[in-house]
Order: sequence, then structure tokens, then C-alpha cells
Amino acid sequence: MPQIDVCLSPKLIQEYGIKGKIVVVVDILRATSCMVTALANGAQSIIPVATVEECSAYKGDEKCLKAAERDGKKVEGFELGNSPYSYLDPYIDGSSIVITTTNGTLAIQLSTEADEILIGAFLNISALAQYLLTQEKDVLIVCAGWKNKMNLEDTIFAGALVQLIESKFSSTNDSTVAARVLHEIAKIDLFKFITGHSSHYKRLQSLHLDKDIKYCLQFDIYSIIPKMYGHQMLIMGSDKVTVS
Ligand code: 3SL
Repeated sequence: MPQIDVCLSPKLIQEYGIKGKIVVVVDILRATSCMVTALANGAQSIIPVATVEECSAYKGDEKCLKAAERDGKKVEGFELGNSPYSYLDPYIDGSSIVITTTNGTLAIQLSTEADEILIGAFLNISALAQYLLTQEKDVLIVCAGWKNKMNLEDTIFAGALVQLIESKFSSTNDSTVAARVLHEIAKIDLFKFITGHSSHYKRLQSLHLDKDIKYCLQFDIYSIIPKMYGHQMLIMGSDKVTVS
């Protein structure tokens, strides 16, 4: 039986080892929710980079848009920040988006040795679970957290995903149990739990981003799975299509 593990912080990735595994990167508030939204709404590809400098220096074509977020705020001089609503705009249709965020894009960069890197959010959780149930490889859910510390919303998502696929996977790590238990408690009223306890919710609320939080806590509004193909993220399966 393949193994499922939950890595509560990008800092711990090396302790789990990712070679040969399918990694699911999650940053519910808000990076991976934005990535699912962008690809589901017409962005052609996403190029996650770790630093603002890399993002700024990236040489893209005329369809390239640049997005940068630090500490919840759009970095000055960039076209986009990290609000899912900006990725619902028809303006992004056909674009390739180079993006750097505080934690999410870093977690992706740290996962490059994995066999597959998939992007998870509540927005596409069932599609993701259905795919994982057909796979034989070990799965590691990498929670982006906040500046190398665990956070509630990514851990709860991990628990929800584990619950959906645990019939097919075994697990020996307490982090997986902890995520499952947390999800059991939070799922009674996810919005209330997150708004009542999450430190990142408080951070985003102070920036008047309540609408983004509500959006990111919706289940299954998309059925796509973003996947890394080399340095770029595409909708899984669309790698057969030529992209620039
Ligand atoms: O840390 C990240 O990658 C971001 O998702 C954080 S924020 O929601 O944009 O503040």
C-alpha cells in the first residue's frame, strides 16, 4: 500500500524525502487557490518563482503577466498580486503568469525533486482526490504554512484530503493523524473555525481581504488539477499542447 504523509512546514520537506513521490503543495490562503483559479479561468500557464527579483527579471513574451505578493500585499510595480478575484478577470485569458508569493511559490520550488508536483486547494479537492486514488506512488502533502511555521488552513486541507483517500493509503506519521483530527473538528463549520482561529485570516482581514478568504474556502468549484511540467504549471494533461 502506498504511503500518505503530511509535511506541516516547507522546512520539514527534507525530513520526509520527496524523490519518487507525488507532492501536493497547498497554500489555501491564498497562493494555491489563486493558481487553481487562474488556470481554470483561462491562464495558459503559471511560472512560480521564489523571489521578487526573479519575478521582475523574468523575460516573458507579450502574453506574460507578472504577479508578486509579500506579507499579503501586492508588491509595487507588479501587474498582479495574490487575490483570487484578479485571476477571474478576462484580462488573464491566454496569459502566462510569473508569480512569487511569500510561502506558496517557495514550497513549490522546494518540491522540485518530486516525481510529480500537483497543486491543491479546497476549490479542486475532489478532482485531486480522484486522481490520487488511481495512483500507486507515495503521496506527500506539503503545507506552505507561514514563514516556515505550520498554519491551520493548510493543515485542515491536508486532513480533508487524507480523509478522501485514506482507504487506498497507509500512514505512520503523527502529522497525518493531527491533520485528520484538526479537519474533523474544523469541518463542522470551516469558515467559523478559520475566522475564529487562523492567524493568517487575521492578517488578511486587517488588509480588508475577507472576500478572498470566503472565496478560498469554497469546495469543488473547479475540477482541474494544476501540475508542474518543468518550470511551468499547466492544467494536468495539457502538456501535450504546445505552450511558449
Ligand atoms: O504565502 C503565500 O504564498 C500567500 O498565499 C500569502 S497571502 O495570502 O497572499 O498573504
